[in-house]
Amino acid sequence: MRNYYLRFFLSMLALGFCLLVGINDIFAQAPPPTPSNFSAQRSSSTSVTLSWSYSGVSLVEFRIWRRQEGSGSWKGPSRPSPSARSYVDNGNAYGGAPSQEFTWIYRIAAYDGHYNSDPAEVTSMGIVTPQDPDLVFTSVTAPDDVDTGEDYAVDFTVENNGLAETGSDFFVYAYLSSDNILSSDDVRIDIDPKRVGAMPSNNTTSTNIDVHIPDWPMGPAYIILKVDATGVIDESDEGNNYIFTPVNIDTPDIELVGRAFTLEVAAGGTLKLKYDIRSLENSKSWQVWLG
Ligand SMILES: [Ca+2]
Ligand SMILES: [Ca+2]
Ligand SMILES: [Ca+2]
Repeated sequence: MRNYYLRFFLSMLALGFCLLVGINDIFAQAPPPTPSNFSAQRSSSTSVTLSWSYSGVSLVEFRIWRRQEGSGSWKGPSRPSPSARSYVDNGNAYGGAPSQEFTWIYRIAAYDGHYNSDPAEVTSMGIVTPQDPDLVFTSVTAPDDVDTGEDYAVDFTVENNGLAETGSDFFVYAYLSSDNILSSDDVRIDIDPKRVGAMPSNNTTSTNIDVHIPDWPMGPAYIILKVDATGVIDESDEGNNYIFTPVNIDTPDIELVGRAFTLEVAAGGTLKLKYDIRSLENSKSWQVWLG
């Protein structure tokens, strides 16, 4: 009889042990808890900083995957340490930086050496480029040599390479400058501001602007054109609205074609002489009084 009780006791002990081991196995097979408060913050144009909270079981590492919205495959994972609560994605773990033009989706799991936790996901939205027009010159052509006092047509082509139409007409001004940079000491030389019609995105307009060359030191100078000179178009880039072309400033070659003649001179009066002067380059002529 004693033997029976002993065997019953041992059987119960074995059963309890088996149950205990079994329950332990069940707990060991449970994945770790999911990280919480998973968030993404763009930290530069080429990086995203991820952060999360975690407490509970001890881990081997976190695992973070990434994919671009609209393309299917997850890349990674990166493997932050168990003590990490943030991670900067600069592209090293994923074969390329998370550029700001695209939306990126991140997935994090805690890994305990056996199992990944259920994942948590977060989305880093792309930064949309403003939909503005952008006027730029693509060419300018002026005569190599220009004479003071003369009028010329300066040909130019302007393009709207922005993402939106200009929405209204705009104006081009022309300046004469001693250097190739528009500055306050430069002189407006357009006879009339050139009005250019509203332009759709990715369109160009080729036309010309009439300019008058004022008195100016002989030698090299620059004609500078400015587009949207009155500032009526909001553009994605306002700093590229100029173009220049070098010109050589000359004075008209002239010849004397008239004879000096004497006016009536009273005693003690003044002698005045009149010359006829003609430009050799065109039919213009002038009369000049001397005296
Ligand atoms: Ca522009
Ligand atoms: Ca200048
Ligand atoms: Ca503008």
